[in-house]
Amino acid sequence: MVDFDGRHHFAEYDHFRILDEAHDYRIHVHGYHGDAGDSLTPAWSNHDGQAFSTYDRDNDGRFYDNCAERFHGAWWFRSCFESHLNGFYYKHGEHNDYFKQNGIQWNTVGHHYSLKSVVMMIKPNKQLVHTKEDENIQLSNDIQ
Ligand SMILES: [Ca+2]
Repeated sequence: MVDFDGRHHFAEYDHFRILDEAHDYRIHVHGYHGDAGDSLTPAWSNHDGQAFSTYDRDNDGRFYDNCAERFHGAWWFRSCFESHLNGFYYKHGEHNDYFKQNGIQWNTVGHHYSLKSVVMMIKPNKQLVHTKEDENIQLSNDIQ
């Protein structure tokens, strides 16, 4: 992640997995380290285990609202988020209106701050070699 002052921030997770469409692209993530702070799996609002939401597929954890519609993006919203990397791009980063907290956000970098650029990268873990049967067992464990 890069902010508008040119500072770089990173968050890395030892385990990252996204289930298929039938499981609403549910995310499984843990094992944070980095210097950006943990805005994906903090204890107070953990996105781990959350289904992916879009404006027309409200899979978030907020029954009275549609987080994707309210915050203009798609993400593994809970109620609603500590991170939102598919948010609205603000030209100058800062946006102080609490109710327009819809930027490209990583809250431990900035609560009312939209990042200049972000990149998500996934590196397969070569130590994990599963057979198809292992995958099915893992999948059934994940969705319980
Ligand atoms: Ca909802």
